[in-house]
Amino acid sequence: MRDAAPETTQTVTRLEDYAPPPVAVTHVDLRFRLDPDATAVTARLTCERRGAGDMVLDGEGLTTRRVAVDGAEVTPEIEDARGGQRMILHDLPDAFTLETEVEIAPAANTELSGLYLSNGMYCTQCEAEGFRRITWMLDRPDAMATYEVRIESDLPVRLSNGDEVAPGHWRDPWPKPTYLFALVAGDLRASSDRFTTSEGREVALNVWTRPGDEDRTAYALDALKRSMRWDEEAYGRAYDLDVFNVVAVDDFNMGAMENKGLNVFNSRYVLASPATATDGDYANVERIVAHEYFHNWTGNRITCRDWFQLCLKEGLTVFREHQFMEDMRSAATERIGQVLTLRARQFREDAGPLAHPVRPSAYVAIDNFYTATVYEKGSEVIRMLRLIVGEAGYDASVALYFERHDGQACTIEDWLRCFEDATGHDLSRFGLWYTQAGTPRLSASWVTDGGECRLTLRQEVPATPGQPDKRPMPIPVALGLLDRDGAEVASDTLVLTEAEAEFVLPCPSDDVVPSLLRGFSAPVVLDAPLTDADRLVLLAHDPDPFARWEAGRALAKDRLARRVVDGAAFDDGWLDAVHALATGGADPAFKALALALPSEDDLAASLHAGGATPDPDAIWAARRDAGRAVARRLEADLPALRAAAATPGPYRPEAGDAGKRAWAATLLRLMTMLDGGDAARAAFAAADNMTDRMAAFACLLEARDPDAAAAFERDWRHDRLVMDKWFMAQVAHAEPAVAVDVAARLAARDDVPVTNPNRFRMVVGGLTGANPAGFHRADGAGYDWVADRVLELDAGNPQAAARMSTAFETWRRYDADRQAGMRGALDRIAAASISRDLREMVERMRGDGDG
Ligand code: B3K
Ligand code: ZN
Repeated sequence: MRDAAPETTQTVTRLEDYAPPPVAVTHVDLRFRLDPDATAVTARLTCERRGAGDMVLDGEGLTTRRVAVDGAEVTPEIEDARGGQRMILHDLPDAFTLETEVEIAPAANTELSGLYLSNGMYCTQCEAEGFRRITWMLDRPDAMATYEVRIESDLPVRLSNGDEVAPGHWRDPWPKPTYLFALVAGDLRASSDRFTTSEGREVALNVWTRPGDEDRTAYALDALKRSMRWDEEAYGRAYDLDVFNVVAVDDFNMGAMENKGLNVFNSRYVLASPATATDGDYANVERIVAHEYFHNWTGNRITCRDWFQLCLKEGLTVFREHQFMEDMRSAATERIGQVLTLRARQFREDAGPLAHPVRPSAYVAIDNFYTATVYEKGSEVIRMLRLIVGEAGYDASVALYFERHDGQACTIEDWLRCFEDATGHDLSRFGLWYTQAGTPRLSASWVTDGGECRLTLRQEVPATPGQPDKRPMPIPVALGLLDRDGAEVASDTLVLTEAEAEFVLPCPSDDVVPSLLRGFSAPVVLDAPLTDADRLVLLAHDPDPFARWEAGRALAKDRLARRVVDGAAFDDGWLDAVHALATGGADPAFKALALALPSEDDLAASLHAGGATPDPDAIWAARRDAGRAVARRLEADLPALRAAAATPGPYRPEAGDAGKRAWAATLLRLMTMLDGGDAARAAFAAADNMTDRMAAFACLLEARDPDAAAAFERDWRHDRLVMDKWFMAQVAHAEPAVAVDVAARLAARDDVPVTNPNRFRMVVGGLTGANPAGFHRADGAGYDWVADRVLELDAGNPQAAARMSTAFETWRRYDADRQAGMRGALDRIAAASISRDLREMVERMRGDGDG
């Protein structure tokens, strides 16, 4: 099946055109002489012919000094290709050595792809196609080679992949593709530890930081050791080198990177201390350290044949990360958090012009496909697979995958075949989850009678760009039946394989409430005719915590939607249920999640899906009014509830305490709606950790406290990571009418350089992601301002600009004026001279390739 192949003048890469390279590189020997403006890179590639044809190497922005085959200098044919160049070598022998000498300028590299400088430290980012910006090579994931690297520089710390054989001299015995290459050099400090693997290997662990950051590395080291142990216990996978290095970098395009033996992290996802990091930051450190570590087996030892198979490593690694977090923390609240993220990011993507399958089949710039669909939906697909084949079947299939494919570059077909061979399941239909885009809508209806419940399930997979017609996909539905008193009378996991099917469940009661899609067993939108009374039964009694939370959320969403559409008042039935939940004995983390109202974006998406035109201002006001109504209903209980949520003793990042702080923050927000900020001012002054301080700060911003921002800045202006939060919070919590002005004022400061993705993203993302009513201001000022920022960023950092442009992907949802404003912004970007990354995104958002 074809999917949104961009209709464009740009070169499109297609899955169907895959061909293995005729000449393989089996070993790479690299020498670097580091210099900010003229780094010399000498490469000796050991090459072997595998088929007929020329050798085609990738390069980008390289100044080529010398090319030699078996010592004899040659004049290569070099031509422009896909934003870079390619070098074509003809008439090569069956086995030979190719030497190249090139010069590159790390200091001038603002794209943060290839070799660049960050605060005087050399750093690389090669995924997906950054290696070609370092030297000539087969820059594709199926070209796996061993590496030896020598780094010449006066800098004291010089790191690369593998094990260090002499200072600045590294050898990586494990064959790897170019995208996993890394080099770091600088004046860095190590925080170190040790780990003994289940195979008896002694591994040195180091987290490298700028001087002064050493006291923020303990949690990352702890998370790393727990990840290493977990992968041994849960998947039987042990680490395979004598050293594991992690480096914190301030200028980085994404979260982190799983380079073999040398993970590079955005500082904000590795550094944490109680004074500077929130509970959310700690959880992210744990999650991302684990994710990158798990890639060592799912991604590095077994990698992708081509970039279309990206979900092979990313979907699986996200799933493993989710399993790990569920084991380390509360499985219930972790699962709810995963679903919130999936819906906020992936469902949004799937419902708009950027929808694409988990395994896309065409791209212009592969960096545009590191998406929520590939990652998050890719993980959900594996969760479904596990549910369908069972835990033992999953374990056997994955064991077979490791055994059969270690050291190879693989495809989704290879992955699914392991499941078929290990379990005997026919997964041909299941494979559609990888090739069909769009979030299926699952509708349910039921009748009970004569000791049976007859449940009808129906599915519809919506049309998406380039894919007008869809086939039904196997949807696992975990369910239970509760009687009116909340007792469970049946439970099962069904798989709907056809467009529609009826299932018969034994059912002793003829008045039951179905609890469907427990644990969010499939990434679908469920449409079930449940009444308020049904949902209250589920909220109070469902043994599945996800289903309890979902029932409460449906009640809240329904109230908010009615408020937006016809100004309905908030009814006592709902407020009483919220009161019962807040004052009941549930886990504090669960209460915090249950009282959090659906986001503005979620409401806008639901209203749009239901045929209404969402009004961002009305949505914002409805959430504010709902919050106030809840606060008034809970008023008498708030002080006692907040006192009970206190975490005595020194700050500990563990999940139990974090849940209490999240609940305390929820209560403080409700108090602020009633007291104008008095409780928050006291909490801000008393806070002894960043979680409580940020919670109070957000409340003070919401209460329009005139002094809070200046006070915060006075205390924290020296700390870049804390100041990132300060920038974001001010935009996120600004009154929507002035949010663009707040963002513009902050972006104009000298300490918001366009060259630092973290800081710049805080200000722009604070508006586009965290202040939707501000971004969608009726006069279009938000759209204009963001379009200018995207263009400004694109001049130096196309990957980051392309990502930022997705703020406009929802344009079809809104009223005619807003649509015109958002379309106008996209048109203006498209009319400018922009990168191919950004052009691909803008053309897809405008729908240029559709029809
Ligand atoms: N594999 C990297 C992401 C690379 C993004 C390239 N544009 C991080 C991760 O998924 O673990
Ligand atoms: Zn990953």
